Amino acid sequence: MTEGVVYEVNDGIAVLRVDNPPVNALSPHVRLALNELIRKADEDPAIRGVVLTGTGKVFVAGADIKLINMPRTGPTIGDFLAHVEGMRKPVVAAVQGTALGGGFEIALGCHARVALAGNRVGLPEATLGLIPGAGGTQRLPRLVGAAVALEMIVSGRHLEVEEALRLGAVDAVVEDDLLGHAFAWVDRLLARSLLPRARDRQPSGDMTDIEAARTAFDCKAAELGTNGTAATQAAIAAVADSFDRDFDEALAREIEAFTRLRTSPVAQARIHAFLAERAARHVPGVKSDTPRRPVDTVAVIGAGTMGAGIAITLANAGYAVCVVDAAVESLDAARTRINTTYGDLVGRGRMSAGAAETARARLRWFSDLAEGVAEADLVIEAVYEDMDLKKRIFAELSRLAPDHAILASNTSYQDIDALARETARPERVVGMHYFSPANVMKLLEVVRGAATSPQTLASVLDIARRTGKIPVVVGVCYGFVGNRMLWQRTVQTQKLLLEGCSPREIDTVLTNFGFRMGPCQMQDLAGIDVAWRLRKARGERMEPVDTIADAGRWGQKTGKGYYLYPEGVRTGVDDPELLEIVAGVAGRLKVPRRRVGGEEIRKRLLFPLINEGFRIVEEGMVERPGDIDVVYLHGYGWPRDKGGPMHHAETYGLKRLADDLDRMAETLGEEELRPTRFLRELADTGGSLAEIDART
Ligand code: 3H9
Repeated sequence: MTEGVVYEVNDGIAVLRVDNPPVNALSPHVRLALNELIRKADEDPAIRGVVLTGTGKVFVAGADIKLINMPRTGPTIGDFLAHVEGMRKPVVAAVQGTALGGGFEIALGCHARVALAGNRVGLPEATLGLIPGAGGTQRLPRLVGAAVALEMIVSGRHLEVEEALRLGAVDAVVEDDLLGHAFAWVDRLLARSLLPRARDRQPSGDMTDIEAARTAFDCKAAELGTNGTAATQAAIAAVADSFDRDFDEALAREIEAFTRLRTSPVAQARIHAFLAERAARHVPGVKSDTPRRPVDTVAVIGAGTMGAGIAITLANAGYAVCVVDAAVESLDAARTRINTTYGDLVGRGRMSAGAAETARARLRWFSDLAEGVAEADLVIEAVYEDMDLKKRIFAELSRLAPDHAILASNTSYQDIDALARETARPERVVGMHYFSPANVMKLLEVVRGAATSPQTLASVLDIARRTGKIPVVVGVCYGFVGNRMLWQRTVQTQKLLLEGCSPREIDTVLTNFGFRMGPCQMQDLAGIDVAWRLRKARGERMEPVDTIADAGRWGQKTGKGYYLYPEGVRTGVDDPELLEIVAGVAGRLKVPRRRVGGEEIRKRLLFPLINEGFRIVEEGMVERPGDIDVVYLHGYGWPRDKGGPMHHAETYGLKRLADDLDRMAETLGEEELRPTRFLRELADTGGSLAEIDART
């Protein structure tokens, strides 16, 4: 009956300890138990007060996000807090770990809050496209003032309890003996004639705070990285209610707004993203007790842009890094680039001068491969995309690196198994595909080869996390997950240009969708010449991009590409000359020109890419569809409010998507655009990706 909450009595004080691993979320059975046990304590004359606490590192992480879409059953946290506020016995929250969302709201509804030093509290609902739904928007302004409460709710940030104490959100922070202190608070409160309740206080501040917040948040919402529209507006309206509505009426309006937002596409997308990120951490064959190889020293082979970025990432996380490049001038250039990066970080206040110096001191430079890898526990090869060169390096590494060392390649495309075959240790060969700039981008595709051992994988995943990356394990296929799917978008971008779209029209469709930049802007940033050179070496051509590159328009680095970049302008200016170049190519290739509408552009840029995602799932290149979403959210700028490409497919409707792809294939005469067998099957049988995600 009371599963999920332990009830103990200590010297006349009832301790309710939430125990619902892994994070003490407020699942229905926990809500039920809390409601029952608070009544039990209240009704027992031998009990003079209650202390509410949690188990482990988390106090309570809030609503059960995994069940958030299920119909609400049983008593709520609102019911629990209403009971607490009606009690004559003090109820003290003993916050022993992280208290978030509904967890922090429970604490706010208690008569006092005592927290153990070093923990965090917050209302992160906005990061899920929600507002607090258990009284947070009404009690917090009464404790910390409207302006501070709004800032906390809209940013969703986690505060250290020491800051929460300064702001008035908790009453005491203690270094040890939390329960002892909480018991003392119970007795202190018993001595008072009236128990303090947040609901009885007036929120400090006034409507000008709300108006100021409205103006500021309208402008800053996007920058804060939260759902800047619906949730922000609902938060502002709810906090405004704390001034001009009756407390209980405001609570009812809060839960109404929470319920409305919960079913919104933005909240659904953000909740999906949250869960997909957690699910991607579950890798078949890798468990918490899988033995790891201790890694202290990492050798990075190749001192180009990628190598330098990887070296910075590793040095920042405390690894000893040996940067190896046969060309001394490349080493010098990398050293300069790295020094500039650290200088920028210190200049912008992102890193202290001392920390930058310590990190820089972890880097050593070698032009001799044998010397550079002699002490390595992990070697990351980051030379340019030439398979013969990579094979030669792997064969040498097999001889030169210590026997225990893991050999990783940062290749974006190549066959990890073929590289493993060059070595005498295929089980210790793996792909580590970083994204540029490697010291900034969070995504790391970890490529599991046919022979890669669980131990190798586990070690690399640990390193990824220690360096602040979000690793996603993928299988061996050309371009792995992200680039393989992106290729479809690149192909359609080129076709759309030839058919008559301008780069601006194409890019705007995607920026309106929520990407920070479109495909043409992205290519201008990355350099149009990179793929052009690769194609040239293979005797291939792609139009119109190769004619654009032939004209020396390589993107931002040459001041013009798809756009013009006059001195000091980084956003790109439309260029009629580019349109003429493209029209010339279209004429030469006899591509009929027409006006293509925004909807068609959007579908052609996104749907073939998503279709490829279905092929990747079908081939087992990822463990679950959600992994693809994590790749796109963290490596390709897919807007979080849209949840990732596979989530977008599900929201759009798999049947509609498959039918659209069929129509596209027919009208464009491109059979390869047909929906994959897997997509068609799911579409026709009413299957769902969420179900597959939930099974894995
Ligand atoms: C809310 O509260 C609404 C209220 O206002 C109104 C209603 C009362 N539910 O992150 P981790 C799982 S909205 C269910 O790796 P960490 C997670 O999926 C909620 N499950 O741990 C994973 O599962 P699995 C507002 C949850 O130590 C496992 O726990 N609250 C929840 O790195 C470990 O997760 C939030 O937004 C949950 N609420 O970090 C807080 N949270 O093992 C969200 C986690 O099966 N949570 N899981 O993959 C967090 O920020 C972090 O999990 C936390 C721990 C900091 C608590």
